[in-house]
Amino acid sequence: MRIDVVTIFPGLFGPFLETSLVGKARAAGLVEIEAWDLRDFTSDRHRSVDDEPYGGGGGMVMTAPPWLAAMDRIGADRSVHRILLSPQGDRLDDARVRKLAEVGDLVLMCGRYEGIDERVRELVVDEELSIGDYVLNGGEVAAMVVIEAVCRQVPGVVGLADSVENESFRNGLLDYPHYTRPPVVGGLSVPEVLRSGDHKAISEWRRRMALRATRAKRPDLLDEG
Ligand code: 6GU
Repeated sequence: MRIDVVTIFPGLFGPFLETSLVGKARAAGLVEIEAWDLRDFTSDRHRSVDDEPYGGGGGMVMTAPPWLAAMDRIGADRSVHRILLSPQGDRLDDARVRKLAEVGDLVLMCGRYEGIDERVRELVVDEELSIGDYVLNGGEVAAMVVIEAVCRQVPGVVGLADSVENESFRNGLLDYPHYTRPPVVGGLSVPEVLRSGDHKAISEWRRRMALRATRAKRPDLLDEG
């Protein structure tokens, strides 16, 4: 799979794309990710990407031409799914992440909070996504969220398919508690069942704890199921 990111801050993506699971996935050739500088698609001397809003009011609006030029170039020779990251988008969740992993090559368009010329949406955006009900300065951090979540769904990226299948949300439940050595920490012991070697009992315990955690912290997940 290939993901192209268009942003006025491509430098933000450097270490992120080199590190940990995303870095390994790229090194292994499982995903190809490139960050493009929107200013490279401007045609004026100042490489400007925003202008005053028609109708007045505060703030600046990202102009359409650099975006249209970028979209002309990126994915010109193939089919891509173009996503605008903005607080006005549909809320990202696990179901949406899984769909994105199937839809093919992605182009992530990082808007700035003040806004983007509406005609960009109309002409080139396939889908608009938000990562939650709060305001970020721009879509860059949200794009990283999308990249990391989608990469985990690409076959081979997470070492054991099992750990993707078993983790929170996949089965509609939060994760069960995990323990490792030492056996006693601050007076707290590892639950006996986990040291029993009884795999059936362990798996029942985990299921029970997952249900308990979900009921306590995210009852909405049980309602929807
Ligand atoms: Cl995708 N962009 C911005 N600017 N703010 C957000 C967001 C995105 N998602 C939540 N808040």
